[in-house]
Amino acid sequence: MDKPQFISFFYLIRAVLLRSVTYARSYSYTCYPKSPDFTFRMSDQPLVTHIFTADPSAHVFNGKLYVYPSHDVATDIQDNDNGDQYAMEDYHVFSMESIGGPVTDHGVALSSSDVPWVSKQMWAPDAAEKNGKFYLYFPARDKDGIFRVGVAVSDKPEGPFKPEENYIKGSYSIDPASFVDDDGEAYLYFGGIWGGQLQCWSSGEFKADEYEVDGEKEPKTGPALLPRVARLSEDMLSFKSEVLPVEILDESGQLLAASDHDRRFFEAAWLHKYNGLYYFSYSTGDTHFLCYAIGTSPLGPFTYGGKILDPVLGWTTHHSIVEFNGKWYLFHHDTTLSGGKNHLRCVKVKEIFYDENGKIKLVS
Ligand code: FUB
Repeated sequence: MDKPQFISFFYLIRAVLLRSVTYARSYSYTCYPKSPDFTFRMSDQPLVTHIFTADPSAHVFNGKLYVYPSHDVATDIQDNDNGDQYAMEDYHVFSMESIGGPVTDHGVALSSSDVPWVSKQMWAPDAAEKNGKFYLYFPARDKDGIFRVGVAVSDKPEGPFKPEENYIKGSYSIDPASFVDDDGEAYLYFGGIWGGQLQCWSSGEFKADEYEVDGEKEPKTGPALLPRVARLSEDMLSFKSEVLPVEILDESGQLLAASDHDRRFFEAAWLHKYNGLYYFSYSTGDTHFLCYAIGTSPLGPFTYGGKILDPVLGWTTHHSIVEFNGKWYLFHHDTTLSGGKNHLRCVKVKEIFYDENGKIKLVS
């Protein structure tokens, strides 16, 4: 190698090294979907494949689509109904300019080691924007092993987020989903039965001995356990109302029955608005459907409307629904990327459609 060649080689190596350092520091990069076929990519391909992701909460902020998923991790813990195998420790935020286009991973937005009240299991998060600030809502077990909901704040949708010292007072169980209405009022929906511990809160206080009664983690008869909602304060950091039950009614106006496992609420609450009506959607857990119910108020009651998605590969199913550039999308997860491991999931996106009566068509 002569001298000019050596100098060019030196600068090439230096550029490569500098780039890796910058990359490692920001841990932010863009994933280009592999398939050249847009339709296939959108319906069937995981959004990203470099990490396992689940429970996607999608929002449009500053004209871009942001996804706030759980970050699944490998573990030796065997699958159980308590959900111990979902041992997640941090959150990444993803963004994209278009559905089917490149997806940017903005790196770790919040880690359990930064949250003083958390002991373990950073489960399904959501995000909200108000007055130019961004809020990440996340469930985790506190130091007593009780699931609570925390909040963390950032100036940017992708974070990093700075957590509050303690969980939101009065919060409990899992799967927070925020909704800011057109009038600026903000709501937080939450709850999940079985491992999500909602059955322990029927009295308004945590009762550990109500986790399982006669071998059952939910009632067998009577009305089903109900998800919860609370109004968020102006600063989005606390509840300004009491925690209220979210009523889901059948076609005759009765609360869905506990025995109606194909329709009753299990976990994964989500609220969106379409044509002036409020759509509350959720997972039926052990029957593995995504369903929705429609109401005229964000506080409900909601009347059961139908299924959105049939069971996917994997035990859990969890989703969000968002409008982006005039189309409606379902973000959800399955376990195809790990070949069916329940706790190693991947996020996917599909376009959804409403019929002329505002009913969501079952995703095919
Ligand atoms: O990701 C952990 C839990 O699995 C979520 O909180 C549930 O909704 C289910 O997807």
